[in-house]
Amino acid sequence: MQPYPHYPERWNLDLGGIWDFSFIPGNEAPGLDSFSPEGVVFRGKEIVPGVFDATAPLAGKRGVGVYRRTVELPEDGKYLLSFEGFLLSAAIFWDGERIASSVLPYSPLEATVAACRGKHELLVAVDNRFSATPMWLDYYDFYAYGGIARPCSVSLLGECAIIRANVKTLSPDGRVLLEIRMRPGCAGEIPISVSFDGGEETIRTVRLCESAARLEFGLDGFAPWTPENPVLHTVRVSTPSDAIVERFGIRQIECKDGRILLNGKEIRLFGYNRHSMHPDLGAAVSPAVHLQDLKILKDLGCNFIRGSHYPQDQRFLDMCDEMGFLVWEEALAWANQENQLKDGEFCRLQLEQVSIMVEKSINHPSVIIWGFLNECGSDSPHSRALISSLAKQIGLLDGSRPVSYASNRFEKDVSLDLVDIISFNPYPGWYGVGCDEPHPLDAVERRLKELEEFSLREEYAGKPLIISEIGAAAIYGCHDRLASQWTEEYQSALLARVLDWCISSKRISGLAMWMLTDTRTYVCGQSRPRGHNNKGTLDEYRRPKLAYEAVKGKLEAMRGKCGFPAREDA
Ligand code: ADA
Repeated sequence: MQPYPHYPERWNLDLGGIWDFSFIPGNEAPGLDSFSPEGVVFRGKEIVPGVFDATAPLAGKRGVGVYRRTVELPEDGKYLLSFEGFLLSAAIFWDGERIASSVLPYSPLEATVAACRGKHELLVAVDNRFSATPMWLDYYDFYAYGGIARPCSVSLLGECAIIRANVKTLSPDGRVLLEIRMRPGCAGEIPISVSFDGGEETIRTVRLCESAARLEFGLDGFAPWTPENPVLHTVRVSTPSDAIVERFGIRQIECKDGRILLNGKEIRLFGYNRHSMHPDLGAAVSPAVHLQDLKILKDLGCNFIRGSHYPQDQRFLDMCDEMGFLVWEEALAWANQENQLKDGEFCRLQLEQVSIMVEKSINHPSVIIWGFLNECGSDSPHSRALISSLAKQIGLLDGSRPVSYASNRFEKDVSLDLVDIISFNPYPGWYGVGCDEPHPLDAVERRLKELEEFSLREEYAGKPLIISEIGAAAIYGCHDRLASQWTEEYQSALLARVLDWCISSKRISGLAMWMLTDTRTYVCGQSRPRGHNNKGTLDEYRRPKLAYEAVKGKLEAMRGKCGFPAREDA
């Protein structure tokens, strides 16, 4: 399954499949900075995309995984190697020579090589030790797997190759701005041919400015993209030496007077946080699992997904575009505190990460919110510099979507003014419940009311409010007539009360329940039985808990209202 954009005129080889593999245990492997593939003996096999540590024999092991395969090239030329995402860090070697590296988990990496026709050796070393990158700390509450977790390919680049053609909706009646970016070095005047939905070609001669060109088009008879009717269009941009096909939707998203507007009409967001994970596949989730999760979300009546807590698989976003989901995509981070927020390298990597994420996902109509720094120390003035530069950087690359971060500092947060949407992760009725509290579920309405009131303070009232996480854990199959904590009954009752409040709230624009499925994390005191975060409405194998029917029943009330699809898609 080839995600958009497509480059129809390039020779392209999908590098997925079975690769040679070798694992060097953590205590024997140098860091990737000084790693050399010389002398590595390959006795094993691994699948790409995949992770090597989800199942036997390397389940739970940390160290360096070395992948190797032969790539046969059809002619002498300049080739582009594209990797959609590694865990946790990676170094790429081409015919024994290091050509690229990345310490950004879940982020794509590209490298170009000048190579001759024939067979070459491609070797990728990935390090899944926590020390592999400053971007991942060992206490993130989701399991850090290792591998070439997302697809990769090699393609032949022509003389003046196209990078991307971004399509920005200027107005919902079909005015779009096409921003064409070429590889550095492309200059001068070139003829560009543009065709929408396979229709008539418009040929324009453009002068490239910093290897880029901008063209405006008015598209007649184009339907806007909405969750009810997710109409997608394609644009093919051709130059004398290359072509690209991008897919996009015509839609506008804005925040106004405390509301979120899609194509000028209020939309309310109801759905889940989702980790892209599966017990057998780890973080290298297959298209089949992505689709299964989306079908489950449709069945539940949801229109919203928060892609917690890292950049999403492009194949997943393509499906969201097609199925009409609204997505909050966010950069990797988890509860980072002052020492990281002040650390120059951490900040630099965060900025690099959001830039890559925005550029990569810019044409997905499903992506309506950019997020970053989940639950960071945003009660400290030190958070302001990084939050503000991330928001600015995103604004520079894409001023068309609101930005937010999920805060757990609530009333003490000092950075909420820097983003477009106020998002809170409260856990009333779950965390902080004492033995002396006979009715912990009563905390749900109490806390949500407090947060609503706080968010109505003058400085915040104009910004929409999203409850970006809320929930309770339930061990699959654990039942109790008295509905004690950790049972399916308790979780179900809590989510029902959350939904009752949020659906009838005049203030809350969106709700992302925590979370769609149980997710592997670490054994962490008594709060993560089974080494899982058990707050899924389904368990990790997608078996529904009691809350499933409760949520589905409550969301019935939203059907046909405020941008909610009236129909059920199977
Ligand atoms: C936080 C965090 C989630 C998860 C959750 C929980 O809100 O953002 O990733 O850890 O808490 O289950 O406690």
